[in-house]
Amino acid sequence: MGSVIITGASSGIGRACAELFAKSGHDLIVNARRIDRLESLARDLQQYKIKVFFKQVDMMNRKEVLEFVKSIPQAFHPIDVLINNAGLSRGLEPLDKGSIDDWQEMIDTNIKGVLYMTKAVLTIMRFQGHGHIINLGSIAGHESYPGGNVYCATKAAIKSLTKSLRMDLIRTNIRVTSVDPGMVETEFSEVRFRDKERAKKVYQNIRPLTAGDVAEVIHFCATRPPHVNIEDVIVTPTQQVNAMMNDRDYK
Ligand code: 8X3
Repeated sequence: MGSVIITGASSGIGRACAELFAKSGHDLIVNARRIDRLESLARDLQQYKIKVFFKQVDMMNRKEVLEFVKSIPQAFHPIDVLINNAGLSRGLEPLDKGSIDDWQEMIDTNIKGVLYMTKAVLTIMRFQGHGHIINLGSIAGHESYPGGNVYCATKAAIKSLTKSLRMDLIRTNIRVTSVDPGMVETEFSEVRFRDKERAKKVYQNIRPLTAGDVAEVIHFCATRPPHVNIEDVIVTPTQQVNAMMNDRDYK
Protein backbone atom coordinates (compact mmCIF):
# COMPACT_ATOMS: atom_id res chain seq x y z
CA MET A 1 0.00 0.00 0.00
CA GLY A 2 1.47 3.34 -1.02
CA SER A 3 1.08 6.67 0.69
CA VAL A 4 -1.46 9.44 0.30
CA ILE A 5 -0.77 13.17 -0.05
CA ILE A 6 -3.32 15.56 1.42
CA THR A 7 -3.03 19.30 1.00
CA GLY A 8 -4.66 21.58 3.56
CA ALA A 9 -4.76 18.78 6.14
CA SER A 10 -4.86 20.99 9.24
CA SER A 11 -8.65 21.15 9.48
CA GLY A 12 -12.00 20.27 7.93
CA ILE A 13 -12.19 17.78 5.07
CA GLY A 14 -8.39 17.54 4.81
CA ARG A 15 -8.01 16.54 8.43
CA ALA A 16 -10.93 14.10 8.25
CA CYS A 17 -9.27 12.46 5.21
CA ALA A 18 -6.00 12.18 7.12
CA GLU A 19 -7.75 10.34 9.95
CA LEU A 20 -9.64 8.01 7.63
CA PHE A 21 -6.68 7.09 5.43
CA ALA A 22 -4.47 6.63 8.49
CA LYS A 23 -7.10 4.33 10.01
CA SER A 24 -6.98 2.20 6.88
CA GLY A 25 -3.20 1.91 7.15
CA HIS A 26 -1.90 4.44 4.62
CA ASP A 27 1.25 6.44 5.28
CA LEU A 28 0.51 10.14 4.94
CA ILE A 29 2.22 13.15 3.40
CA VAL A 30 0.40 16.26 4.55
CA ASN A 31 0.78 20.01 4.40
CA ALA A 32 -0.98 23.17 5.54
CA ARG A 33 -0.21 26.76 6.43
CA ARG A 34 -0.75 26.19 10.17
CA ILE A 35 2.22 24.17 11.42
CA ASP A 36 0.91 23.88 15.02
CA ARG A 37 -2.22 22.17 13.68
CA LEU A 38 -0.10 19.79 11.59
CA GLU A 39 2.01 18.91 14.62
CA SER A 40 -1.09 18.10 16.63
CA LEU A 41 -2.51 16.08 13.70
CA ALA A 42 0.73 14.06 13.50
CA ARG A 43 0.50 13.39 17.26
CA ASP A 44 -3.14 12.27 16.97
CA LEU A 45 -2.24 9.91 14.12
CA GLN A 46 0.44 8.10 16.11
CA GLN A 47 -2.18 5.64 17.37
CA TYR A 48 -2.53 4.21 13.84
CA LYS A 49 1.15 3.23 13.63
CA ILE A 50 1.61 4.75 10.20
CA LYS A 51 4.36 7.09 8.92
CA VAL A 52 3.50 10.78 8.64
CA PHE A 53 5.57 13.34 6.73
CA PHE A 54 4.36 16.91 7.25
CA LYS A 55 5.53 20.34 6.22
CA GLN A 56 4.30 23.91 6.44
CA VAL A 57 3.37 24.97 2.93
CA ASP A 58 1.49 27.92 1.52
CA MET A 59 -0.20 26.53 -1.59
CA MET A 60 -0.05 29.99 -3.20
CA ASN A 61 3.74 29.82 -3.16
CA ARG A 62 4.99 27.89 -6.17
CA LYS A 63 8.48 27.44 -4.75
CA GLU A 64 7.21 26.05 -1.45
CA VAL A 65 4.90 23.59 -3.22
CA LEU A 66 7.64 22.28 -5.49
CA GLU A 67 10.10 22.00 -2.60
CA PHE A 68 7.50 20.13 -0.55
CA VAL A 69 7.11 17.48 -3.25
CA LYS A 70 10.88 17.24 -3.78
CA SER A 71 11.45 16.74 -0.06
CA ILE A 72 9.17 13.70 0.28
CA PRO A 73 11.41 10.95 1.67
CA GLN A 74 11.99 7.81 -0.41
CA ALA A 75 10.32 5.72 2.32
CA PHE A 76 6.99 7.32 1.36
CA HIS A 77 7.10 6.05 -2.22
CA PRO A 78 5.09 4.91 -4.07
CA ILE A 79 2.48 7.65 -3.80
CA ASP A 80 -0.91 6.14 -4.53
CA VAL A 81 -3.17 9.16 -4.11
CA LEU A 82 -2.97 12.96 -4.20
CA ILE A 83 -5.94 14.70 -2.58
CA ASN A 84 -5.99 18.31 -3.75
CA ASN A 85 -8.01 19.53 -0.79
CA ALA A 86 -6.53 22.95 0.10
CA GLY A 87 -8.93 25.69 -0.91
CA LEU A 88 -10.95 28.54 0.48
CA SER A 89 -13.63 31.09 -0.14
CA ARG A 90 -13.49 34.80 0.71
CA GLY A 91 -16.47 37.14 0.63
CA LEU A 92 -19.96 36.94 -0.85
CA GLU A 93 -20.28 40.40 -2.38
CA PRO A 94 -21.29 41.28 -5.93
CA LEU A 95 -18.17 41.35 -8.09
CA ASP A 96 -17.86 45.15 -8.19
CA LYS A 97 -17.87 45.26 -4.38
CA GLY A 98 -15.38 42.41 -3.99
CA SER A 99 -11.81 42.64 -2.79
CA ILE A 100 -9.09 42.02 -5.36
CA ASP A 101 -6.84 40.63 -2.62
CA ASP A 102 -9.54 38.09 -1.80
CA TRP A 103 -9.85 37.11 -5.45
CA GLN A 104 -6.13 36.64 -5.64
CA GLU A 105 -6.06 34.41 -2.56
CA MET A 106 -8.86 32.21 -3.96
CA ILE A 107 -7.42 31.98 -7.46
CA ASP A 108 -3.87 31.36 -6.24
CA THR A 109 -4.92 28.67 -3.76
CA ASN A 110 -7.89 26.98 -5.44
CA ILE A 111 -6.51 26.94 -8.99
CA LYS A 112 -2.80 27.69 -9.10
CA GLY A 113 -2.00 25.67 -5.96
CA VAL A 114 -3.74 22.66 -7.48
CA LEU A 115 -1.83 23.12 -10.73
CA TYR A 116 1.59 23.38 -9.03
CA MET A 117 0.92 20.36 -6.84
CA THR A 118 -0.54 18.21 -9.59
CA LYS A 119 2.31 18.96 -12.01
CA ALA A 120 4.94 18.02 -9.42
CA VAL A 121 3.21 14.85 -8.24
CA LEU A 122 2.40 13.66 -11.76
CA THR A 123 6.12 13.41 -12.52
CA ILE A 124 6.32 10.84 -9.71
CA MET A 125 3.09 9.04 -10.65
CA ARG A 126 4.08 8.71 -14.31
CA PHE A 127 7.40 7.20 -13.22
CA GLN A 128 5.64 4.76 -10.87
CA GLY A 129 3.13 3.82 -13.55
CA HIS A 130 0.10 4.38 -11.36
CA GLY A 131 -1.65 6.98 -9.21
CA HIS A 132 -4.89 8.75 -8.44
CA ILE A 133 -5.55 12.49 -8.32
CA ILE A 134 -8.63 13.46 -6.33
CA ASN A 135 -9.66 17.10 -6.65
CA LEU A 136 -11.98 18.82 -4.21
CA GLY A 137 -14.44 20.62 -6.42
CA SER A 138 -17.74 21.99 -5.17
CA ILE A 139 -21.40 22.18 -6.05
CA ALA A 140 -20.39 25.81 -6.72
CA GLY A 141 -18.43 24.58 -9.73
CA HIS A 142 -21.63 23.20 -11.25
CA GLU A 143 -23.95 26.11 -10.47
CA SER A 144 -23.05 29.69 -9.65
CA TYR A 145 -24.86 31.64 -6.96
CA PRO A 146 -25.18 35.37 -6.19
CA GLY A 147 -21.96 36.74 -4.72
CA GLY A 148 -20.18 33.47 -5.40
CA ASN A 149 -18.58 34.93 -8.54
CA VAL A 150 -14.85 34.30 -8.10
CA TYR A 151 -15.19 31.31 -5.74
CA CYS A 152 -17.64 29.61 -8.14
CA ALA A 153 -15.31 30.37 -11.04
CA THR A 154 -12.37 28.72 -9.25
CA LYS A 155 -14.42 25.58 -8.65
CA ALA A 156 -15.69 25.58 -12.25
CA ALA A 157 -12.02 25.71 -13.24
CA ILE A 158 -11.39 22.59 -11.15
CA LYS A 159 -14.27 20.83 -12.87
CA SER A 160 -12.81 21.69 -16.25
CA LEU A 161 -9.26 20.80 -15.20
CA THR A 162 -10.37 17.40 -13.87
CA LYS A 163 -11.91 16.49 -17.25
CA SER A 164 -8.91 17.72 -19.19
CA LEU A 165 -6.45 15.89 -16.93
CA ARG A 166 -8.26 12.62 -17.53
CA MET A 167 -7.61 13.09 -21.24
CA ASP A 168 -3.94 14.02 -20.69
CA LEU A 169 -3.48 10.92 -18.58
CA ILE A 170 -5.19 8.31 -20.72
CA ARG A 171 -2.92 5.24 -21.00
CA THR A 172 -0.94 6.23 -17.91
CA ASN A 173 -2.87 4.19 -15.35
CA ILE A 174 -3.44 7.40 -13.37
CA ARG A 175 -7.03 8.03 -12.34
CA VAL A 176 -8.60 11.46 -11.90
CA THR A 177 -11.67 12.10 -9.77
CA SER A 178 -13.55 15.15 -8.55
CA VAL A 179 -15.52 15.16 -5.29
CA ASP A 180 -17.88 18.11 -5.14
CA PRO A 181 -19.57 18.86 -1.82
CA GLY A 182 -22.45 21.17 -1.03
CA MET A 183 -22.89 22.53 2.51
CA VAL A 184 -20.27 21.10 4.87
CA GLU A 185 -19.87 22.52 8.35
CA THR A 186 -16.15 23.24 8.63
CA GLU A 187 -14.25 26.50 8.98
CA PHE A 188 -15.34 27.25 5.39
CA SER A 189 -17.95 29.91 6.19
CA GLU A 190 -15.88 31.41 9.00
CA VAL A 191 -13.04 31.92 6.53
CA ARG A 192 -15.44 33.25 3.90
CA PHE A 193 -17.06 35.85 6.18
CA ARG A 194 -14.23 36.38 8.71
CA ASP A 195 -17.13 36.35 11.18
CA LYS A 196 -18.05 33.41 13.46
CA GLU A 197 -21.63 34.51 14.12
CA ARG A 198 -22.46 35.03 10.47
CA ALA A 199 -20.84 31.68 9.66
CA LYS A 200 -23.04 29.86 12.19
CA LYS A 201 -26.18 31.20 10.52
CA VAL A 202 -25.26 29.50 7.23
CA TYR A 203 -26.00 26.11 8.79
CA GLN A 204 -28.94 27.11 11.02
CA ASN A 205 -31.95 24.76 10.81
CA ILE A 206 -30.09 22.57 8.35
CA ARG A 207 -28.20 19.41 9.04
CA PRO A 208 -25.09 20.03 6.97
CA LEU A 209 -22.55 17.43 5.92
CA THR A 210 -19.63 16.88 8.24
CA ALA A 211 -16.05 16.79 7.06
CA GLY A 212 -16.14 13.08 7.88
CA ASP A 213 -19.07 12.51 5.49
CA VAL A 214 -17.04 13.95 2.63
CA ALA A 215 -13.87 12.10 3.66
CA GLU A 216 -15.80 8.82 3.43
CA VAL A 217 -16.77 9.61 -0.17
CA ILE A 218 -13.15 10.45 -1.02
CA HIS A 219 -11.96 7.26 0.65
CA PHE A 220 -14.53 5.23 -1.30
CA CYS A 221 -13.32 6.74 -4.60
CA ALA A 222 -9.69 6.02 -3.70
CA THR A 223 -10.29 2.41 -2.76
CA ARG A 224 -12.04 1.13 -5.89
CA PRO A 225 -10.26 -1.62 -7.88
CA PRO A 226 -7.63 -0.24 -10.32
CA HIS A 227 -9.89 -0.59 -13.38
CA VAL A 228 -12.64 1.56 -11.81
CA ASN A 229 -12.55 5.35 -11.91
CA ILE A 230 -15.23 7.48 -10.33
CA GLU A 231 -15.27 10.63 -12.44
CA ASP A 232 -17.27 12.97 -10.29
CA VAL A 233 -19.40 12.84 -7.15
CA ILE A 234 -21.71 15.65 -6.06
CA VAL A 235 -22.53 15.20 -2.38
CA THR A 236 -24.97 17.46 -0.53
CA PRO A 237 -26.93 17.35 2.71
CA THR A 238 -30.33 15.74 2.22
CA GLN A 239 -31.86 19.14 3.00
CA GLN A 240 -29.96 20.90 0.20
CA VAL A 241 -31.38 20.79 -3.31
CA ASN A 242 -28.78 22.77 -5.22
CA ALA A 243 -26.19 25.51 -4.67
CA MET A 244 -28.89 28.10 -4.00
CA MET A 245 -31.72 26.20 -2.40
CA ASN A 246 -32.06 24.27 0.81
CA ASP A 247 -34.87 23.26 3.14
CA ARG A 248 -34.89 26.68 4.84
CA ASP A 249 -35.78 28.43 1.61
CA TYR A 250 -39.18 26.66 1.55
CA LYS A 251 -40.28 27.88 4.96
C1 8X3 B 1 -18.77 24.81 -0.71
C2 8X3 B 1 -20.18 24.72 -1.12
O1 8X3 B 1 -22.35 25.88 -1.76
O2 8X3 B 1 -21.07 26.85 0.06
O3 8X3 B 1 -17.91 24.69 -1.77
O4 8X3 B 1 -20.29 27.08 -2.19
S1 8X3 B 1 -20.97 26.21 -1.26
